[in-house]
Amino acid sequence: MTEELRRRALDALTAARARTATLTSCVDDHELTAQHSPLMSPLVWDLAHIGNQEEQWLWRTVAGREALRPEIDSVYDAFEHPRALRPTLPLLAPAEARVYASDVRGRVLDVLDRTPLEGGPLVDAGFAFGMIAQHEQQHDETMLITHQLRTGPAALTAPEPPAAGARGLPAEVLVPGGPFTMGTSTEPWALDNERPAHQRVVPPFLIDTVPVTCGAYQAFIEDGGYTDSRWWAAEGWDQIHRHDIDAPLFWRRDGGQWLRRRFGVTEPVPADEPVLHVSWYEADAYARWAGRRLPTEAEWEKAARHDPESGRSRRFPWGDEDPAPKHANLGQRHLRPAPAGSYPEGESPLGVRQLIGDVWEWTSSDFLPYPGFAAFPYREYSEVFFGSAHKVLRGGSFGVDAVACRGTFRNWDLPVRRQIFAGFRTARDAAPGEAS
Ligand code: AVJ
Ligand code: FE
Repeated sequence: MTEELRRRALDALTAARARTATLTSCVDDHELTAQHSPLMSPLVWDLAHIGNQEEQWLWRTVAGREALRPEIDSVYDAFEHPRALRPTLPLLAPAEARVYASDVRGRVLDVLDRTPLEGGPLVDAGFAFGMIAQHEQQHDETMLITHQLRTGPAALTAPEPPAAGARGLPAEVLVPGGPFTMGTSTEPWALDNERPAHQRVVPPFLIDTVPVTCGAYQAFIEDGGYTDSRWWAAEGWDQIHRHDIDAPLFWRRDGGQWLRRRFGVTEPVPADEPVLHVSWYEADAYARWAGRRLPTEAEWEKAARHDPESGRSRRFPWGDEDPAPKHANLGQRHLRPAPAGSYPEGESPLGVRQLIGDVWEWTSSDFLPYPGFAAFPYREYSEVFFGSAHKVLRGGSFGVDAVACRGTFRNWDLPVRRQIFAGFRTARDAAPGEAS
């Protein structure tokens, strides 16, 4: 049991570091230290921040050892310096950052070998090691966003995702009303905001079988969606006017067709692919135009986890098995979402597809604590973000690894954000008589 947990932790840390290495070795030192967008850190900041978090939690806190480089802590403290100003900090140079991160990792692997994975919440089931592997993978998704924002020829390549297609699928499915279990108290590496498991009563609703596609989103554009204030929340209407927004980020009109830039390549917008790079406001406006609404976070999770036969909540839409490549488009194996309708083996019991992977899905919900929430192990992971400023995203994207993606996993961001790998699906209340 303990050996199995140790193996899992080792594999998760090793996979994260391989991903970090790919993202930071495919561009030169100048590009590692450059700021590709004021929304993002220089890639070399993420690299050393990954090492610094690992040092703080696994070397100092779990192993109880002395700080290796206490003078750099403040440089890599995300709360001390906004991303736009990070290029002005005395950052470790790329070669130094690599040496630092790998020195920490070498020590941490010894710590992992020697630490009993029981006896306290930080080490039980290898939690702190899993938390740090998730942290690195979250920054790997952040670095992938930086790659998408950078200009110049492609630095990353990946094979195309498999395509099953949405033909023959119903547009929406009914999720029956009633209680279900939301969140978790048993998932060993679940983060504080996913806890504890609790009952939620969700009235019957219908939800899209697949995420909203680029083709469907184009219909909203062509119908004048961006010029009709009826569809827009006031702050969203302000945003699109202040910034001249009339399409998803990275799209541009070229004569009669839409093109988009994706990791250094310009290509026609694929009609059947889930739409990406829309703000919460754009998703909300589209849904209103379509006569629908965004799902709440509880609705999303019920659609993803509720098994109407047993009444219990699954770990994932397909069951309790960890994600495999047949289930979901995760882990940067592909550098785009798969066409809507793909991954039939990842379908939920109610027939909803692509809930996990492909695109993060905006929900209508603010990021709030569950009843019984307790910050762990630090307030700055979740607690300081609770409130009405951030909206919840669910399900993970092609850019995030399975270790940081679960049926219960909660992500959040400001409703104006468009650079993240976010799309959405829509929902509606069941009409009287529709709820079986
Ligand atoms: C959960 C993705 C919003 O990137 O800001 C990384 C994850 N927290 N380092 C973020 C995180 C601390 C976080 N998100
Ligand atoms: Fe971080």
